[in-house]
Amino acid sequence: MSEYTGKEIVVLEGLEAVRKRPGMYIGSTGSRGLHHLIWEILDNSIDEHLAGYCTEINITVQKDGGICVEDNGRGVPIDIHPTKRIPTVRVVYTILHAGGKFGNGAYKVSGGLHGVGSSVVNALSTHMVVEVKKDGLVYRDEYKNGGHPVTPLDKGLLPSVGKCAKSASGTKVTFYPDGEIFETIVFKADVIKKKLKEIAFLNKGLKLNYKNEIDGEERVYLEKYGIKSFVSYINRDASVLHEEPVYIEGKSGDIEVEIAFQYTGNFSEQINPYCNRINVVDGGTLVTGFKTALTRVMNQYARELGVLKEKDDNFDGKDIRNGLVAIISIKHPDPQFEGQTKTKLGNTDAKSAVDEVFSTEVQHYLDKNVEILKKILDNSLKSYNARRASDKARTAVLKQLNDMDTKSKLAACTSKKPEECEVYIVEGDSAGGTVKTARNRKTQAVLPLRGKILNVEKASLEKILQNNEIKAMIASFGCGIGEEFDITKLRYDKIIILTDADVDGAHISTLLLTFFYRFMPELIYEGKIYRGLPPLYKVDFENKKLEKTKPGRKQKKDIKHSEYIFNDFELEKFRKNKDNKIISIQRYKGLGEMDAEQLWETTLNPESRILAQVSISDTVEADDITTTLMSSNVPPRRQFIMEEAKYATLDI
Ligand code: 1YM
Repeated sequence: MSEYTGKEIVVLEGLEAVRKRPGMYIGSTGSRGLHHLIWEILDNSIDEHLAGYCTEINITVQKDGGICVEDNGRGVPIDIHPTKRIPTVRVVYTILHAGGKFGNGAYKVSGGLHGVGSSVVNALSTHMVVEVKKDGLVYRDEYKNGGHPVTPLDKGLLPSVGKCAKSASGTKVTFYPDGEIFETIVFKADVIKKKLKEIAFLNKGLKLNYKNEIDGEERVYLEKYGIKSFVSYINRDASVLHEEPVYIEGKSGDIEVEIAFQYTGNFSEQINPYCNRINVVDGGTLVTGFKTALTRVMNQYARELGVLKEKDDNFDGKDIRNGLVAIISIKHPDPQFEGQTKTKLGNTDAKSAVDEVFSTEVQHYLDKNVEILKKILDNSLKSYNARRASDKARTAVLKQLNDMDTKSKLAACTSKKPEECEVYIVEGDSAGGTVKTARNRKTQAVLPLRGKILNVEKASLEKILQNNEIKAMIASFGCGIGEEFDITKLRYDKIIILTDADVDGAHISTLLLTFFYRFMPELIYEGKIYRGLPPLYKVDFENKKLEKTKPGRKQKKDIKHSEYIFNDFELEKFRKNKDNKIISIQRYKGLGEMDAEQLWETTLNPESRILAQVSISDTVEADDITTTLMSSNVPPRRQFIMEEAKYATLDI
């Protein structure tokens, strides 16, 4: 203890803050947050690769519950830190760094969080070991119980613990997540493998060795062709209009631009933008630059080749992007990430750089590959014609919506101030009825849905617009649909999906989310969509301790209490609490089993209800999941919904 007692106070303060509010640092304490720990450590190795020093990373899921990440980079510095007077590696792992920059500010390529996450991972682990290889020696620093160093220093330095080849260097981190912080500490192989695949696509040439000691699986992730292969992978099951994805690369100033794209026969577009390997799901300037350039270049070709008959007719950008799957990956020396979740790129020079590189290079390519050009133009023309037809249908439906009483199913709220209003979309008429009785009439509107809504992934826009449930939603929200969608007209601050906690409920909720994602994505981007989480159980129990807290009463017998419990994890915790003597557990199968008062208390009352905001954290995944869920392959779909329902993952 003697050597580092003084410094440990700093450690305690910073890392204690992380332990107190883990969600602020890693998003959640669920499975998603747990996996975030791996990504934080991996990010450092990837930064080291981007800096040009690391070619290989080993990722091991250990039998003992630990995760080990090892790279062959320079190794975290082990010298004495100039101001903290402890080894730099210990500074990196025990001091919470607020800002993006750390050290001497030489981290140009990384996303701006270089080394910042390491101490957060340490804070949320019961045990962590960092080993550094440098100049033929191995150094090791170890931490226990949320980041407390246990390795004694020798004159302020880490003692070496062994030898290695003179030429070897690198960092190896092993950590064990804290079960008292996380709801689960079981890592999911699928999640890890998917991430490694993405990393390999975005970092061509980087070798990732995955090893799972639990199931014995070993894999190597290495992509020679980078994002070009990424596009092929996304389209692996789609019918494609041209065999090879188009690949473009170039530089404008000090911004590097890489784009790969391929057209499919699907009626949707998917653009996945990355800046410095970070998935900027809300897009921003790099996407605007790409769209502008694509529209301009294609319209030029269309005019030159006489594809559009009327002289000053133009393809709409949407026509040209119909069926498009694209990855944009840029490297920016000083990225500005904007928006609440920092997932939108703000740099204006990124727009012009992408526009410039893409328009120059894609013309070189298409001039040489006229077959592909023709296919793209032909595809654009088809969607141009289809759009004209469905524009008519949409205008007719929207007009009809204004005239007719499609709103009649809606039990409106009396307030007309959108900022205080919310609408509950409720599964089934009977639950809808109870919600209507239970709600606060001033601010809470209710829209009951009869049965399942249409699967929009498989239907044309015309068909979608004929569906009564969808019409009722469009009419109630008040902000139109598709291109005419205008979020400023939204009548509610929150749209809350409320379904039973069973497979059907999960399915309905997925159908609704798919509809919003495809036709009103701004609702999700702006954080307007929520899922209500009704309790799963009501537990009646006795608890002696609770009695003692009530003064002035000597109770011989225990008094019955009840508590609502929202998931299995909480129930398990409740069961483990020795002070609780459980009398009975009621499992709610559906919303209909609660009376109005219970429903108000557990699900509607803003003071006590639990809402989960729906967000999109990964566009590839969102598209993949919507496609998987909406495919006709029933057994896997059922399994997926059940699993997701169990983990209550709300990102789509
Ligand atoms: C398994 C995790 O953290 N690798 C890693 C981290 C660093 C370096 C190399 C590194 C960076 C620099 C110089 C630099 C970090 N260094 C720091 C800091 N793998 C893993 N590999 N020398 C080594 O950026 O200048 C933070 S992370 F700040 F100490 F330099």
